[in-house]
Amino acid sequence: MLNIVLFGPPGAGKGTQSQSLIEKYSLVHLSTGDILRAEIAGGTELGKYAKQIMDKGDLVPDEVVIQMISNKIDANLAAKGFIFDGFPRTIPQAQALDEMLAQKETAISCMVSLTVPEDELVSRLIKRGQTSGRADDNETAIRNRFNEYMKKTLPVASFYQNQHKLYQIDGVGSLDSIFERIEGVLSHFSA
Ligand code: B4P
Repeated sequence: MLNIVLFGPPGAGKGTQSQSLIEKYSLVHLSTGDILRAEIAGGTELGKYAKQIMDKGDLVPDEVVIQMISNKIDANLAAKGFIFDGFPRTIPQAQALDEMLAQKETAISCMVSLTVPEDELVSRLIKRGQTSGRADDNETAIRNRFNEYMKKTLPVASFYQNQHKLYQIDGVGSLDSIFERIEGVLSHFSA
């Protein structure tokens, strides 16, 4: 299986690049952000609970997102592999993911980390906020999302570096040029 963690700060382009990756590699795309937003749109209890956390730019508790991902992996047992987009975002999430995949006799192949300067990230998110209606794309929530990222999420890169699975990619440029850089990394791995 080809199991990719797509990593980076808020607005780095994880969701954007995932769309191209699923087309080319026929992998199952698991975005915790998308799953949570679907719960909010559906007005579920989980959605109501997650909305107040996400709107502030805080992270949803580990046990909630771990259970969500576990359910999705179990529902896709025949998959050629997975793109994990926006997950894991904390060390406990990364440890849980390793355990879940080991139970299925597979593992993470690599982490592709998109590197983008902070001023570019802020301008992307503010721009998206003007059209998307996303409640977390305003200045206060964006600042909090960066704080959460620095404190809780960045250490996840070291977790995979220690496993020799971390690949840093320049996340600035055209969507195609960034996709080519990711393909360059993935060419070393097979499904
Ligand atoms: P996510 O949905 O994961 O969102 P993100 O980090 O904002 O975005 P991403 O990096 O995917 O950026 P995108 O491609 O959209 O998380 C939202 C919230 O959900 C979190 O704050 C948290 O509350 C919660 N959550 C999710 N997962 C969680 C977890 N595991 N644990 C706990 N909580 C969790 O790109 C952004 C913008 O940039 C777009 O407008 C795009 O068009 C633009 N863009 C992309 N690439 C570009 C490029 N090369 N040049 C110019 N613009 C570009």
